[in-house]
Order: sequence, then C-alpha cells, then structure tokens
Amino acid sequence: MAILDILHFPDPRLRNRAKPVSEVDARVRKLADDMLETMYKAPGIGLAAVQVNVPLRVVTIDISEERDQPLVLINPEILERDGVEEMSEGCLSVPGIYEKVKRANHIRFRALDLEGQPLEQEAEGLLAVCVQHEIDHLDGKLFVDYLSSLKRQRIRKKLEKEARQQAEPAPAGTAI
Ligand code: GNR
Ligand code: NI
Repeated sequence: MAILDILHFPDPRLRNRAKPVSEVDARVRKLADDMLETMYKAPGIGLAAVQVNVPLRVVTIDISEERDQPLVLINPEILERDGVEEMSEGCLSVPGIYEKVKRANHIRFRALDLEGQPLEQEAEGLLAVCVQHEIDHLDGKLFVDYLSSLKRQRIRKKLEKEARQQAEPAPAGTAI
C-alpha cells in the first residue's frame, strides 16, 4: 500500500474527466487499496482517483464512525435522485474550506465492486451527498463550482497563497 499525493484546487488536473475502467484487474485493485489508505490517513470520508491524478472512474468511501466500512465504487452512476438537502461540504482537494451545497438527499446508484460485479444501492443523507461529490470529481467538477464566482475566487486566492508559502523557502532571519 502507499499514500498518494492529493491535488489541490485550482490544479487544472482536477478538471480532467476520468475514463471508465474497462477491466477490474490487479492494477485497479492496487489503486483502490492505495486510495483507501490515502483517504483514511487524510482523513476523509471519500476520495476520487482524479484527486490523486489518476484519470479513472474509481471512488473510495467510508462514512462509518469506526472507519471500518470501506466502499469501493468503480464506474459509479446515479440512476435516480430525489429531494433536496443542504449540507456543509469539505474536500481534500480544497483543504480548510467548508461551505453549504444543495444536492439530492436520496439517490439510487450503481457501480462495479472490486470483483468487477455490478452493485445497485440506495443512499440518503451523508452517503448520498458523498457519492454525488465523488462522481462530480470524476467529471472534473468540484463543490466550489456550486458557490458564487466571488466565493470561488476568494477560495482560489487563499489556496494559491498557501501553496506559494509552502513552496517558498522561509525568509532570511526566520528562526529555526
Ligand atoms: O472528507 C470529506 N468530507 C466530506 C464532507 C461533506 C461532503 C463531502 C465530503 S467528501 C470529503 C473527501 C473528499 O474530498 N472527497 O472527494
Ligand atoms: Ni472532494
């Protein structure tokens, strides 16, 4: 297993549309394993392969308190959406930012599991929000896209500044 680097907004690679997985093989299972490890370490409740710069339709999710109910969704698709709910969302690719987003509160979705078998499931509440958030990533979409352009611009500037500060050497005279 390995911890993968997570891309941060406004990295243009987060806008790549992910390609469907054609075969659930050892390479895809290794990717899912590494994504789960990366998601648990972050820590986050979900991760899309696009966030670790792999343009494939693979998602990991675990919304359980105990962090012991991993869900791997390959080529996930939403079949039905119902109702509207506003929830505060965060994203590992938009660190430190939490904003309310409206999404369907009840969905039906399908995907392939790690054995390549089709699964079909209903979800509501946090799981429904998380599945929608992750599928958005596979389509190059981020939760900040639902905010006003002013808010999104402020968030972009804040994260660009943080990225610059991490890249720069500390100014001369800085202790230690
Ligand atoms: O860890 C995460 N928390 C979260 C909270 C509310 C709505 C969506 C999420 S997903 C996020 C992890 C992430 O960035 N997944 O892409
Ligand atoms: Ni996210």
